[in-house]
Amino acid sequence: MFEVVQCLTLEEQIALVEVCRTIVKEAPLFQKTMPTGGIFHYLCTSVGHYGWLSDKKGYRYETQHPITKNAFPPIPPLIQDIAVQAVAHYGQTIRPETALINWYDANGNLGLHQDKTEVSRAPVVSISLGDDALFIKGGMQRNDPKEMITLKSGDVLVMGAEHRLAYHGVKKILPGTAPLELAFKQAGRINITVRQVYE
Ligand SMILES: O=C(O)CCC(=O)C(=O)O
Ligand SMILES: [Fe+2]
Repeated sequence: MFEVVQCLTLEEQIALVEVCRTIVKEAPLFQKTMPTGGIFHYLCTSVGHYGWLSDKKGYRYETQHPITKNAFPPIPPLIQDIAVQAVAHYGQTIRPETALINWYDANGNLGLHQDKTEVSRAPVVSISLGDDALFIKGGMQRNDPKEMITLKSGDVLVMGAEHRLAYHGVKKILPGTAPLELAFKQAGRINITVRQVYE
């Protein structure tokens, strides 16, 4: 279970971009550092009961935005509905507790990793908007063979069951490929991952 299960309509994509613009006004994008001190090459914020944070203290979920110190805004119903439906495609369920919103500019990327800060093993649902990304689809071990797939605007990918802990990453963003109707002011890509954190 590591496939694109749906491509959202242009209208849905436009609505999601609008939702993201509203979210970042309340919960601004910020730059995270790795426990080792390096920086992540994308910006991030979260919605829901928890937000994913990383700094010298390690990877974890917290209930306050690190800059505003406020609770994260609620997960918009549109995002929740897309996640619940995507998982239902496999006869599975998810209780969305957080959605991580990543912004990659034209030079953004994300190294090979597993999503394992969550206690729950419910599937993770990823929604892509804007420029295409070359996405690295790996296996259960870091050195397993990798496949490159292009994630396009509107693609909804589910990572679950035997692939819930599969290695993955974002090799590069392909600037200039976003649908013009999304009216991005600069090249880049939004990725939203909807997650259940606890059992
Ligand atoms: O941007 C993507 O497609 C993947 C994001 C991701 O893997 C993460 O935030 O953990
Ligand atoms: Fe990930």
